[in-house]
Amino acid sequence: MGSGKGHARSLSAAFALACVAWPALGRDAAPSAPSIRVLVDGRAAITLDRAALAAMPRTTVNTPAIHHEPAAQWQGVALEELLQRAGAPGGEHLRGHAMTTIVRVIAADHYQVVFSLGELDPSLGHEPVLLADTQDGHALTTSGPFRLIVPGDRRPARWVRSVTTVEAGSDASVH
Ligand SMILES: Nc1nc2c(c(=O)[nH]1)N[C@H]1C(S)=C(S)[C@@H](COP(=O)(O)O)O[C@H]1N2
Ligand SMILES: [Mo]
Repeated sequence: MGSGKGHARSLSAAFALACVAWPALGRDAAPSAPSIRVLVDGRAAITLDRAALAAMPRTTVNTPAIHHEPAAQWQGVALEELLQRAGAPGGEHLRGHAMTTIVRVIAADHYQVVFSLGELDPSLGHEPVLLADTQDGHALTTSGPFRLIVPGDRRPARWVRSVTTVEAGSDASVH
């Protein structure tokens, strides 16, 4: 093994270090764009950025003024759609132990809320819940790029700002 290979190795180690210190350098290797992670117990986690969300089936929701929130139009992807993409059981497959599945939505400030998978499933509760990335036609930015909108709730306490992670699993596996 010549010194050329060793040199290449230390160069790539230096690049990796630089990427950690300065994420813009590593843009191709590790996207630093805002993204959310969706993890269904027993399945591979998926990570979706704005572009990935834009390519999914989109939903529009109009909400009236509520609490401190003005009336608004929100666009994004249904939480149910994200869960299906990540491998959650739905429809006729949602039965038995899967009926204990809890969906936990986690924010950058560690605020968390939960839903049951049955509450969201179109063949059961069919509760409309949207992961919004635009408000009144503008990309969400000031309070985080992704916000949960739950039009059926009478207080916006589950309208989680700055969503980073969605996890689904049975009560024993989600924490
Ligand atoms: N990330 C995050 N989202 C959150 C909260 C929070 O503390 N952190 N509070 C919730 C509660 S209790 C309410 S009532 C609404 C308040 O939103 P507003 O301050 O924009 O009216 O945001 C919800 N979303
Ligand atoms: Mo609240």
